[in-house]
Amino acid sequence: MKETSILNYIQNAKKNKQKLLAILLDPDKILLKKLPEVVQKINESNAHLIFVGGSLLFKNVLDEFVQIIKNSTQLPIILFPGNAIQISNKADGILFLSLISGRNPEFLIGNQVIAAPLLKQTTLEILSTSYLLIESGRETTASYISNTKPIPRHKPEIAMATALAGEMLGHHLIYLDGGSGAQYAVPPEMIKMVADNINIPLIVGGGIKSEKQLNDAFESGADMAVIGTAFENDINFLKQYEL
Ligand code: 1GP
Repeated sequence: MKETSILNYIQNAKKNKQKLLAILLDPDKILLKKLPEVVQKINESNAHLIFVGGSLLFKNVLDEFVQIIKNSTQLPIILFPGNAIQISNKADGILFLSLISGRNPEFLIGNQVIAAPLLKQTTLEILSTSYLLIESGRETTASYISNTKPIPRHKPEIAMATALAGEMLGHHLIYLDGGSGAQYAVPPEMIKMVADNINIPLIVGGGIKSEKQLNDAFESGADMAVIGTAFENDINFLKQYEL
């Protein structure tokens, strides 16, 4: 396992008040032959990191997918796995997630036990992350597949208490996620209440489709924002908004 270079990078950015942007690439949604062009667009943008993953993977191409990204960029590549089988040693790091907004033991600790011995044999940097699903309109794949109820969007205090518990458990990052393709982004009041109460870096994603929503997330206290669907739908999205 690697040292904490990605974590240091994220922590230093927070310390220096530099906001980070991660682009999520889902191997099911982007054809391998299109990938170099897609990554080129990311290189030309202000994005800082590339996340790879999805709640479900139908195609068995993860290693190849990550390798193509690696050949096309200098940006850190971080796995954002939907389950224990989404591991590739070709990436730089992995979000080692515990879905602490839910009460499904398989996503709190079960998948982690399956993945840990496999991860031990890799050089991936392990980024321990509290993962909180936030209600975002229509039910998301993440919520359905994990069989967990997201935190109601009008209950920022539950998100805050849950994030605090994650920090106290020793996780290094908190991730508030509406789920990929979320109808509504995480409410700014919820981001603010969480950000005001934790000291570790806060990642926010799900349903960010405009520059305003991105700025709202940052202004409310997100240290890193994640954009997937809006970029998948229009690979000029990042340029358009001059992020
Ligand atoms: C999902 O936070 C990510 O887990 C990104 O969401 O695809 O809605 O941008 P979108």
